[in-house]
Amino acid sequence: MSPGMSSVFETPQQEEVLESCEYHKGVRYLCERGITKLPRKYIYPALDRPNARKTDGSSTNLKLPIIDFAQLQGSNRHNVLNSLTKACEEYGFFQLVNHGIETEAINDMIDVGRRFFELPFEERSKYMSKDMLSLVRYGTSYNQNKDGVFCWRDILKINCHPISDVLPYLPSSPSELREAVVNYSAKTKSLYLMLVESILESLGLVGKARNEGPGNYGDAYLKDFQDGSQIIVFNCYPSCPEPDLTLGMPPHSDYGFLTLLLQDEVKGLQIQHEGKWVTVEPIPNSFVVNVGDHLEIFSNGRYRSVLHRVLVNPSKSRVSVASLHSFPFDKKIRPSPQLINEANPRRYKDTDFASFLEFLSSTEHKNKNFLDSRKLII
Ligand SMILES: O=C(O)CCC(=O)C(=O)O
Repeated sequence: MSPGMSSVFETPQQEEVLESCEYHKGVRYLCERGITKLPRKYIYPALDRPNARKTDGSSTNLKLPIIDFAQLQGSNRHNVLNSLTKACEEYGFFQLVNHGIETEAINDMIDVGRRFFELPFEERSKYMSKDMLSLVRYGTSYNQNKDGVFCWRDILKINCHPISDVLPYLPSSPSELREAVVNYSAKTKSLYLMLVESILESLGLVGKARNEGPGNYGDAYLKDFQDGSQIIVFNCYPSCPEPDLTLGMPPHSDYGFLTLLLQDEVKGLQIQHEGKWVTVEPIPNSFVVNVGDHLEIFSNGRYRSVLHRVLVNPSKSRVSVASLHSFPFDKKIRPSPQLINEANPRRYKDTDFASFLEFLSSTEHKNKNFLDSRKLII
């Protein structure tokens, strides 16, 4: 232990014993026990730590492309669609402003999330499960069944489609959580569907081509999007005694079609852009939206599912809420046939949610290794 630091663990041996049985209880649990030193289980190898390379860090905070949703729905649609295309091609990310979801619904989600993680451990632990398919799951790290090193994150994951199936299992405390989740999941789903229409139009699959015979493929897809999966994940990253040695989330891409992320005012999200890790500045009341693996596959590689990770900090806890959307769980995901031609041959194999889960349970999910496993060599 470093001089001046205290620990609930009296000896290194005791720390190891406590660690091995306790780390599945989550990071909040460790913090509540008063740890002031990072347990070994959370220490990343030197090359995977936040400042491993000179090019890391956030000297250049990234201004992500900003998409004004109100303008996208208005007379400036054509120009905003061009910006959307550019954002999905070059960054795989954008910030969405003027999206029409009330500030109150957004604040409520951050607030109930924060209060859920502040509940006594006995209350939180009622929802604890290592089963990735649980409708409601309180857990920790990235994939706690497989991770060699744990990341500094606790989660509450809720499978929201259909919401009626999950209602009986939603946490009853804090008492406002149910209403906030039901309300928010409906609003984000409808925002997502409008974004999907824009994405399809930007790919040339609907819109101008509507009513013009060949080219109007959007309606066939829209039903799948309406019936599609929606998973809400509350992420909690407690303040960390040694943030330079660990990560809130390791580099990963999201498996779905689009993710709509709310972050509170504390910075932490970084995306990989032009070979560097750059921090995404929080903008109040906005969503960070990113292309997931399924959209990269669907667009036959035109839109990019980009690696991102989360840093933690020594003084502030951070909460974010991700709403992950995609096709129905049993649906095959493949490049849109309209986006394949001689000049741009098919680049990905078919996939589905079951193969992703199988992959997750058989290997440590790192970087973009699931998406890479779907790539065809051409
Ligand atoms: O908390 C964040 O900012 C990012 C969360 C994230 O990457 C995820 O939930 O996949």
